[in-house]
Amino acid sequence: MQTVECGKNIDAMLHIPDADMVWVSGGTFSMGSDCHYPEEGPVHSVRVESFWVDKYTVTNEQFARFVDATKYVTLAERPPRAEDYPGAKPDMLQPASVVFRQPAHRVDLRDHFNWWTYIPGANWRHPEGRKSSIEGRAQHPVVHIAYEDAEAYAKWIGKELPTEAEWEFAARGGLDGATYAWGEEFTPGSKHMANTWQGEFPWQNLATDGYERTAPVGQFPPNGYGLFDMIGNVWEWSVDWYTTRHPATKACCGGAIPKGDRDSSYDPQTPDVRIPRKVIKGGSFLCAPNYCRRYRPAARMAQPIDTSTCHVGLRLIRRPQPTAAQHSCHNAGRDK
Ligand SMILES: [Ca+2]
Repeated sequence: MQTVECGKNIDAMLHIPDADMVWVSGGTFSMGSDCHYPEEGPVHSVRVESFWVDKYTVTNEQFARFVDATKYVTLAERPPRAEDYPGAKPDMLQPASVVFRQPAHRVDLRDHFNWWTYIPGANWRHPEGRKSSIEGRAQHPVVHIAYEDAEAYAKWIGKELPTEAEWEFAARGGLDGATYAWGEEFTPGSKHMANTWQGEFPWQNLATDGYERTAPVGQFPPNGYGLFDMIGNVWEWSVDWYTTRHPATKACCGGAIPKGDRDSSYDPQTPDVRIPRKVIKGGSFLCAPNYCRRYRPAARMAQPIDTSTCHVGLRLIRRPQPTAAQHSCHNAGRDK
């Protein structure tokens, strides 16, 4: 009779879903930060079970395979329904997506319309609008993905979107409590560790990290778990509904259970527009020291589920189906 030793051997026995996924052994970690933006606090202890996670964000090539197989049409490629957006001007009711447009000079940072533009014809195939294309960008992260598009892709490929806790645990790469995914220094030895924004946002993009916009996946060093681009390049969807603070959570369990609730996730600053919002993680190529220092695992932002942009993509996970032996070990561990 085969005996099973609890611990890492169990992990190794699990079938590897595909070569581009990494096994992350579960554990308890300090989630959030009390040192940066208020929505990141309070720091609290969360337990996450083991799971597989994609090494890279989903690329244009991978998303194209999905679309070829299913004929899926993303939200940005469909005309918005007038009944969903009462009062919207007719020119807003055409297929479009949100694109970053770099202003030529310094602008008022309080008004994000100084750099965000709703561009008809922008979508994952045309990231900057109709005249742009993804030619030569097969290995770039797919962008202009709304939440339902992320869900549809995940369902087709047989994976899942992570909870915020799972995502943050993976992003930390074993460096519990560290400011960055790689330690305490943003650019150790002057080396860029992620695709972010250098210069004064949004008008001066020095691109000293080598990339003005998205970079192909895997161009920067991986974190401690062997995961690339957890920070920067594109924001990544999580399943959690947005909350303005972290809920207090006990250490046991819960990491795979989405937090927040739909009705509390609306933007209080736009009471007439009740679009629920999810948490996105990781920051993007637009995160800059003078505007949005969200190139950290603890950082989080609210993203309306119907809004796709040129700097939000996705990365998926797979939770293992527990075997009888795992159940036994898991329960034995809990009894300790
Ligand atoms: Ca950059």
